[in-house]
Amino acid sequence: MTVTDSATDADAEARARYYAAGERRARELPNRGPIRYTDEGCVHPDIVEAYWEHGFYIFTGVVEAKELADVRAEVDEVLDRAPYPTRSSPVDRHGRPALGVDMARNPWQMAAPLSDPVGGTSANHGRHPVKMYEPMPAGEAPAEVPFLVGSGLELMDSFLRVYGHPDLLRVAEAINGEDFTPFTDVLFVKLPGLGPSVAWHQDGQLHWDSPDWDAGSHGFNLQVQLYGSTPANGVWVVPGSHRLGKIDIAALVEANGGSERLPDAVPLVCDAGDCVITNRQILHASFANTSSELRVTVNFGFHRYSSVIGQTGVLSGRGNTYDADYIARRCRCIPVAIDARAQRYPDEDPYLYKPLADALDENRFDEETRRTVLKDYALFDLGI
Ligand SMILES: O=C(O)CCC(=O)C(=O)O
Repeated sequence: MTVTDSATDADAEARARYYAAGERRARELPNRGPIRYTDEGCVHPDIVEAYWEHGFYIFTGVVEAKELADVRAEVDEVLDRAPYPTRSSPVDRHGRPALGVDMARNPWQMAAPLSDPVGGTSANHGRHPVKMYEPMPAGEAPAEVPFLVGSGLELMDSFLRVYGHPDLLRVAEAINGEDFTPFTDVLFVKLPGLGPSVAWHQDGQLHWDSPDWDAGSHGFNLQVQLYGSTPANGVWVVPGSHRLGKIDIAALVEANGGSERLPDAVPLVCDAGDCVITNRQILHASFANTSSELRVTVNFGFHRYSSVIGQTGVLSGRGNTYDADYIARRCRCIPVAIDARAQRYPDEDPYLYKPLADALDENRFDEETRRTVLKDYALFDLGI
């Protein structure tokens, strides 16, 4: 891989060496390939086993070219309507109303180019203790760039259809059981030469000290890559770290001479249309995107029902009590997404979400469920 460095900092060579070595380590791992099933239609146990061993699995060729083109086109339209020049602006760069400024929750997260907006802050329950290195953008750069867009199921029908993908939902069932629930979802955007970093963290926050804590207590994220993902613009993980409990990240970086280039980490290297499942307990980060390649990730997560019922949210959906009605309301997004997908791809074998198998009619994708299920659905996230 060639790292084309748009930044002017002297660190570029060391960074390129680290990226190349990480990619070599990543490609040696046995957790990559198409989604495979047993004769009974279950996700192949070898896949499930490799996921639990390494904490992630890269599924190749999940989303086909035509669908990818649909999602990319809709994402382009959305990004064209980002607030400009900063998140608090009511207009986009063309002077039109920015998308989503009237929503109950502003979907845009924006930050200075190549910055680390969360490392060393109390954001996200303080889970990112160490600030990442912030390269200088080359040339003139905007004040802020979008790096996260929330409420994807409400804003983008193509995102909703990916969410209803039968293979991905079968994986969710295989990992979290048939009563799996949503977590949250978001579009991650790493603009070439501008995209901010995400400092090292473990996603999960609630169950570290639970008596029944295990490697699956905080669920997993699915990351569908619209353009692929490289060491320079993609997520890095420390394989197996999801099994270790809560990690002292600051101590780990200090023991690495203060460098955030952790020696055991590997990048999630993907082609367009690949999808990674990543355990939310795995130690992970992404570096500022100094490369010339764009990454856009359709990112959504799922939990075990037993991990969320009765809990009070600490991340997205913070402060809310996750009782059965609250969870059921958020879970309706799953059959609505399945139906949205079935309407576009009628020849595909759809996934049946068992907890709402008796409620298919009231969870069709139509104007009614746009209003009653999808509008402001993100207020009912299950953020643990
Ligand atoms: O996509 C990225 O750059 C970071 C993803 C991440 O940290 C997360 O999903 O928790």
